[in-house]
Amino acid sequence: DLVPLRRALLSVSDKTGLIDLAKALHERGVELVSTGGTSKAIAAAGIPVKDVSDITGFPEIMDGRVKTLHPSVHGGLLAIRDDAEHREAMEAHNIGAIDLAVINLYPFEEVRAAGGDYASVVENIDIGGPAMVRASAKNHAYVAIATDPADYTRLLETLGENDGATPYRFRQELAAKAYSRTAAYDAAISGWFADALAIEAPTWRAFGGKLDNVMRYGENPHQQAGFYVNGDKRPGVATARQLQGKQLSYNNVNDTDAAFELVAEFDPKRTAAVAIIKHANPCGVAEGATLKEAYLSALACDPTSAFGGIVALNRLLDAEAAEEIVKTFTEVIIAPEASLEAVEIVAAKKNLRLLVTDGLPDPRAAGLIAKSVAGGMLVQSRDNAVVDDLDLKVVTKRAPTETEMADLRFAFRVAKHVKSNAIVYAKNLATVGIGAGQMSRVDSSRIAARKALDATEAAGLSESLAKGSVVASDAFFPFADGLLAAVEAGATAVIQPGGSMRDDDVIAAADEHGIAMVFTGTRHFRH
Ligand code: 93A
Repeated sequence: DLVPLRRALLSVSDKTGLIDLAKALHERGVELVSTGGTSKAIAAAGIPVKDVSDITGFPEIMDGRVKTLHPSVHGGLLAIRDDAEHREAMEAHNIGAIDLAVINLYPFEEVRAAGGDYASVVENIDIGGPAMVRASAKNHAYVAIATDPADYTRLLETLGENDGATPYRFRQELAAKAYSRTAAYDAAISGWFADALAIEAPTWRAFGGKLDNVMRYGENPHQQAGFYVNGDKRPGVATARQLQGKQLSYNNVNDTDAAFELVAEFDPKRTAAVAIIKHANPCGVAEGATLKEAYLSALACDPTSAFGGIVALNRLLDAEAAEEIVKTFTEVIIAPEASLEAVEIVAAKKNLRLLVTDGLPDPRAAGLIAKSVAGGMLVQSRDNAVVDDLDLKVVTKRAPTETEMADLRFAFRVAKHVKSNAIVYAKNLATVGIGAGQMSRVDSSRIAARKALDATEAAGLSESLAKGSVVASDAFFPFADGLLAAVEAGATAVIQPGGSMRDDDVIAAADEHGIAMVFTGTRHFRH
């Protein structure tokens, strides 16, 4: 897979490092071919170089708009060296192989950023450069393509290590970088057009993906919105089939995604589970022997918030569950499947959307999560940690009972899907109080305890639902106060990542109150 480097084509707007590179290549006996300005600069440094026009037998024309767009150049870059017909064509047309292309493009981005006028921005759209970059990168089986002066050192080192040849893996990496450069370059051009013409869609497209549908509006009515899909065919909100109801809104898609990702944490072979979501946070989650039972337990957690919520189920939506769900105003139901009877029951509610996905997302699957920020995008791998895989450590004198342990796992599974700071009270495999998205953990604790009291009242019970409950925290308790708030509410066991400087204080407070506490070692921040 080593290709000896005999001939290089250099055509660069940014001439950084050019002379040193040209000199080193020349000293290795590499023949240099170059375009107007680049060739002049190399020749001025006393390094022998051929003009592209010597190869093409054609002058650079139209102010340089056409200089390398010629079969002698592109044939030299694209020829398959060991294909008999390609070799014949090279001989017949006197085309010499080019083993290395060193190209960087007209400074479109810089001219645009400097506020260049329309004509000069357009003139700085490079055509011949990207054509050569793409041709070289396509033919990486034989050609090395350097698009960034920062790569010249590595190029020369690689040649040094390989007796003047380039290895396949190196050429592959350069090709990948080359295509990401031409993609970014074209995205910049399409973004400039969109701005110039005051149209928006192409800019959005630059985030990647294909426009699936345009929504009536975004998070608020004065915002525009579109749903872009990336072609991933796995079960989820993007691939779901909508069986009925009006078009999903921006917030619906966002909340439905949160709901379905959460409910997918519950293996349908082990248990039925239901999650009810409002504003991307769960307001009730429960396991049950049946979906109906799970739905009723989830609903009991916070029936007020469940109004206008999204309901996600981990099993086929059956008639019994559907009958219960339609009693409360619900925006969206999402499930792996739905029975015919259930579909008929839901049909009575014209606006209610019913989505089926033919399966559940895999909580352990790898993936990427992106979030846009001013001027860029943050990308991270998906949080695919699952409590069942974690090494849970009991840190208190008292170990959790079996029932507590089941509730602790349940609560931590849910906490992963609650915006930070997240505190989840759970009892009998159902949430009884959820505190989400507060700036301090103790506030989330207080809110969760308060919600448990509300749920108690709503259920007409005299004893707080939080009595004998367990508590999960998405990150460690920095102080004992959050834990003490839970104790006061009536919790008997706690699950949290641990790792605070004051873990000892928190453990001591738990021991003092006979609380059983488990450390997971894994944090589930979600912002
Ligand atoms: O005007 S082009 O689109 N047409 C071409 O045929 C062409 N060939 C190379 N731009 C072209 N280039 C670009 O010229 C290269 O991408 C490079 O940025 C620049 C180098 O020109 P010079 O060597 O004259 O400074």
